[in-house]
Amino acid sequence: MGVAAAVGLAALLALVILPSDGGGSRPAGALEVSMVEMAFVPDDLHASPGQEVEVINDGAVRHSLLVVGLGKGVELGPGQRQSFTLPEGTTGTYRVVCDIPGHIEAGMVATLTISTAAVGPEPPEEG
Ligand SMILES: [Cu+2]
Repeated sequence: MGVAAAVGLAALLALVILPSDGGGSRPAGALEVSMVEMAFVPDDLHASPGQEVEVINDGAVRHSLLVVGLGKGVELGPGQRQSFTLPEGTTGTYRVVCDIPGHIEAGMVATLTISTAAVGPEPPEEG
């Protein structure tokens, strides 16, 4: 009786665990960042190297998203969206700003953490 219950439980656990996204090493998709007056949403960004970042200006005025130190970013008018790709092999924590005059002072800053752990469990080593 105890054995049957244990087997049943194990089967149930397997069903719960197996369908979880495949666990590949590729990013799940683009990281979406929204810009409004005067903030990035979210302002605590997590990405993996080589991941695409899609920026949407949901505000009423022009905004930019610049990753300080990476030389990556976009500048967008209201309602526009554009994406860029983070460099492969680069990790670390970067400051993100909108360089439209006055916007940093108004609080339009964020933090971007690029890490290989950002998309879930580390992929198994191969070779
Ligand atoms: Cu701005």
